[in-house]
Amino acid sequence: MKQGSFITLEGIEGAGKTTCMAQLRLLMQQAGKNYVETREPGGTELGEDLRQLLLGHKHIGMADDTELLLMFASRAEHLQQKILPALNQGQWVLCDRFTDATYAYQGGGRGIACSRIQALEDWVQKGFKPDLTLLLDLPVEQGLERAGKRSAPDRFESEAMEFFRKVRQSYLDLAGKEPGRVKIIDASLDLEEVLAQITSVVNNFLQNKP
Ligand code: T5A
Repeated sequence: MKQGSFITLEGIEGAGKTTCMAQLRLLMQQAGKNYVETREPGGTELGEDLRQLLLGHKHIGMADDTELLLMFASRAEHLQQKILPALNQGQWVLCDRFTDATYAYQGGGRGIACSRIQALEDWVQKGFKPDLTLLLDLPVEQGLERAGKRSAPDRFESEAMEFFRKVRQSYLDLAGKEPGRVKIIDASLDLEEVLAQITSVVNNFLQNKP
């Protein structure tokens, strides 16, 4: 049934996902693709409410399992209400973060066993995965400095440096396991060079998957 493609952007805080989404949008327009832009946690009315609970400071001591389950609750709603219907109508879906973020943050960062995340992924996604993932990789210090200049820290951004080092390493491990899907972009470079890498990877994907 699925006709469109699902592209995700991943990376630690301040990696440039929001900035790079604009480039993805441009590339879709140039290729004449119909697309929708979305994000996680969020993307639906319920998901955006869950995002506020997850990112806000009201529930600072939230249990790790609660955090994990809320991420997948948001994702289940997102898949059913937005992502799958769009793909089945032939639209492309561009998403700022998806399940790789759960493996990186709740798995790597919080230390929840991958097997438990995998069980939820199997339940909610039934084998569904992004077709292409752009992993914006850069040193943690550089990402947090960029994020800090942009806005006040959310609940995740208040974590210690070590947390983000584990998150970054988990992302790199995921890319190592699935090199065909997850493409590493050197996000430490000037924006122009980062956008050039994205253009090259996405155009290559477009050529091989019309
Ligand atoms: N989360 C999410 C989980 O724990 N588990 C999950 O399953 C999911 C889905 C979501 C939070 O939720 C967590 C992870 C996150 O902590 P978010 O808002 O989606 O939060 O993610 P953030 O990382 O917080 O988003 P940011 O907006 O902080 O980072 P971006 O979007 O990566 O960075 P961006 O584009 O805003 O850029 C930051 C600043 O850097 C500049 C930009 O102009 C901007 O000022 N910049 C550059 N400067 C120089 N050179 C470049 N190459 C630059 N690129 C960008």
